Amino acid sequence: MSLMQTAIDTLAKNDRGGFTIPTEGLYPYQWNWDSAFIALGIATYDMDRAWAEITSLLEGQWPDGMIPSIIFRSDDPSYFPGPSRWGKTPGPIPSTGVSQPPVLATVVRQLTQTGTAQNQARKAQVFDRIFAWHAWYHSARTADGIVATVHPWETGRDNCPEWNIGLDQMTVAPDLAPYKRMDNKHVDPSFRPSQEQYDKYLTIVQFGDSIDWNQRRLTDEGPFLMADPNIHFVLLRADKDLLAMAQELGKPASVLDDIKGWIVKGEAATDYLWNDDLGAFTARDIRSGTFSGGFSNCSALCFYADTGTPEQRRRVISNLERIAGKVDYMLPSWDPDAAQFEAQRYWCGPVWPQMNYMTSLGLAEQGEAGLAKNIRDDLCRAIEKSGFWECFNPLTGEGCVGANFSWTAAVWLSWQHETKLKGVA
Ligand code: 9WN
Repeated sequence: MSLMQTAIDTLAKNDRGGFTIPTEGLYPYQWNWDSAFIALGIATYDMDRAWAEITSLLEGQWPDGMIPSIIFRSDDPSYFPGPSRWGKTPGPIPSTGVSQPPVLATVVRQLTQTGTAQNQARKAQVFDRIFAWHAWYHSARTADGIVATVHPWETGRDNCPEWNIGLDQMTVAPDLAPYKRMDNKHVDPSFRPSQEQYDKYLTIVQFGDSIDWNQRRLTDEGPFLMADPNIHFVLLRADKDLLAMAQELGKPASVLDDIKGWIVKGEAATDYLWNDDLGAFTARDIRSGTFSGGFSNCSALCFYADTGTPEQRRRVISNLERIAGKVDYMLPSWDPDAAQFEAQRYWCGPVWPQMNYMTSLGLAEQGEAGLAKNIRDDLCRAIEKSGFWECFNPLTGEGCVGANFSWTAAVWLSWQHETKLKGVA
């Protein structure tokens, strides 16, 4: 069977009727940014079903505009922390109390790019909801003028060593309710975050629940407050895509002005994340100003967001070239020269499909075709060698953590489709 057919079958197997889970067992619910990438993949063969992926995600939006990281349409005992641990969240469907990187506007723009009446109607159908989500990031989740994050899970890069600065300043809640992890029952525990990290993740959840998930208070008073280049670059690009859609839809000047203001704020924050010692964009603890100490797989998303000075971009490229000399498969999630690099442990080393997708797209758009192709080809080689895994060992291309993974299948399909459109295949 062709890999293309296996990818389609993988997405069909993970389809739960209008929404798609990342993989059976390990992740039995709808995840926020997973669904956005999944929609891109499904759109290559079934646009109506792809659109349903997007509208089903929006069904979980909270009254304050936030779209949560996970929507719990059921209570599946095979996943922890499920709905009961997150407590009484205010959304229309039980959910987590944190968000995820807002790739949705960019995906919607891509899926509706031709100016047909149906595409205009689809954009109009979701615009206000996505606008409200971005507005939430720019208000409730902003601290000191910078878009912040209150939980490593919100960044989508759970245990990347970048978060250690914030986590090290935290103590585990002395009254942390006992719990039993489930993630390490489905996959090799040595691939997953440590127990201490999990205790701290749960401490933040307990704090959020204790303040009834008041998001302003969670940002201001929560135990963890960092700025994340992933959320920052993804949001900045998404704001630019939202602006383009607002113009196409003829939205009022006040809406355009709000979005333009967010973009100005975002461009300024790019400098806030610039770690001059490393020549890289890295995470930063907002309360202490401390930078993390390594190049991650979101450091080069400045190209995707079309931001950063020529000098910053030049130094980012030289870091990419240095790292390419250390691994067989680009782009590792953590710098192989930095402390705490581990080729197989979750966000401490493995290659992540959705990150290669965004990085390669940004590099290609900004005239770095060679590097863009390497980052794309390396992921394709890993998939051809090992299959549709959640992530891959950057030294060997072996698959890690979850198998039959939806976003890996989706990224593959999206790239194969582009290749076919260009007539290269
Ligand atoms: C917590 C579903 C999600 C991804 C994240 C990835 C992982 C969850 C977990 O899986 O996070 O949200 O339990 O480890 O880090 O990016 O969206 O695929």
